[in-house]
Amino acid sequence: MAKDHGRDAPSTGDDAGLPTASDGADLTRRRLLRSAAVATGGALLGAAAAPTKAASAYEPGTGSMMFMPGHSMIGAHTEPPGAPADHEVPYRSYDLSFDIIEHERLPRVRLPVFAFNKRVPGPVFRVQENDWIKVNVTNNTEEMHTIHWHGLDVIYTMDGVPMVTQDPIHAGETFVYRFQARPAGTRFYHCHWSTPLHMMSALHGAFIIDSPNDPIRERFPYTRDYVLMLEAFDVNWSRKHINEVLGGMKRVNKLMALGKLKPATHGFFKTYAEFEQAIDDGWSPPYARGSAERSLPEPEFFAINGKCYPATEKILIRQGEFIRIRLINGGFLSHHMHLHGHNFWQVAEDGNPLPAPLRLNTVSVFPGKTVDIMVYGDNPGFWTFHDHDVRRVMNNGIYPGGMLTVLEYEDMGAVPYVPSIAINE
Ligand SMILES: [Cu+2]
Repeated sequence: MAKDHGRDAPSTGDDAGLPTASDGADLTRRRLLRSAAVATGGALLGAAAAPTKAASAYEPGTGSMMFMPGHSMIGAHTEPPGAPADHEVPYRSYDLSFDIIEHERLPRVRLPVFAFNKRVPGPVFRVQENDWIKVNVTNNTEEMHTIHWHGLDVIYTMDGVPMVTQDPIHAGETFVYRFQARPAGTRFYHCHWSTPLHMMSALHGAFIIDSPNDPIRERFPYTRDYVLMLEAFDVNWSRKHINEVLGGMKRVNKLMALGKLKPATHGFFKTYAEFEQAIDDGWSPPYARGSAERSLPEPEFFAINGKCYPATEKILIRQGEFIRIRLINGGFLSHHMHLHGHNFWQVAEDGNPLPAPLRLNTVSVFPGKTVDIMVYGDNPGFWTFHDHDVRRVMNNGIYPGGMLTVLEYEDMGAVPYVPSIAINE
């Protein structure tokens, strides 16, 4: 479980990447601004269409909305406009990669996933409010990706939405995000390309912004700080779609390298009118191809920080200690986290402090939300903390499992009863 020890923790936090030297290379600038119509048409079709179905009688004209003329797609280095240069502000620099790894959620449950820096979830960023952040993101996969900084007030060219603020990051390419870390609070980042697949497939991580004037710390002087990414995986859906995507992208990347790619064949258009024209000419959009191709994810494995119970990491506390738990839902289901034996305080939502803390024992974390809770150690024991939608405390339909962990007192003293299953031991 990603954790640190509060204010005194190294501000680099988890190993989000060691600071690196500034990049001084020859930079390829790419056009970023798109009209709303282009964005709508492209994003709608691009996510579903690009890798899988290419057959079409439609032959587009020259030009494309996706690919810059002359862009080699091999080893390109993109510095989008809008942020100060290296010599203007003191950047803290990080390296992130997109990779494919084999990830084990649970013994005997392994599958290939897209992952940041080869880990699930992605590394925890831990920075101070108003720090200037530079993230060099390199795509080591055949698939396209972007990064969206969820809940951060970044410059819009760094927002990471493909076809709206940037072209996707192609195979072998490095894209440099630059922004100021604000506002303070529990935030996260995730891939924004083919979001249902990529975000579930482990492309998400915590982005924690600390502030010396944190009202939560003033009221609840906590000494440990835990980050729990709440996750749901459909193993078969994920495997099937990653395979399809990679197969399709091999072909796309090869055609691109040869300069023979016809983007509209893959569902990308410069304008909405061009999209309509393609349909008039006989091109069939993916959503109109019938139910045989319809496939929605239905997760059967539920995880905290990449692991399902009993592989989850436990949360440690001592008597008289406040701990802060940051819950982050980067998935598409709602999770209702219930702690046994304690009424905690919800102190923040979406990273922002609540005007008055709420006293709860179950807190709902809806998709895209972050919730901060404070737990006070006043009831020694072993206590489960889990999604109270009990379908999510199962592994492939077998109870117990899934989104469940244990709050354990380190200073129990005489223990009248020790659980028969201890987590991670
Ligand atoms: Cu991605």
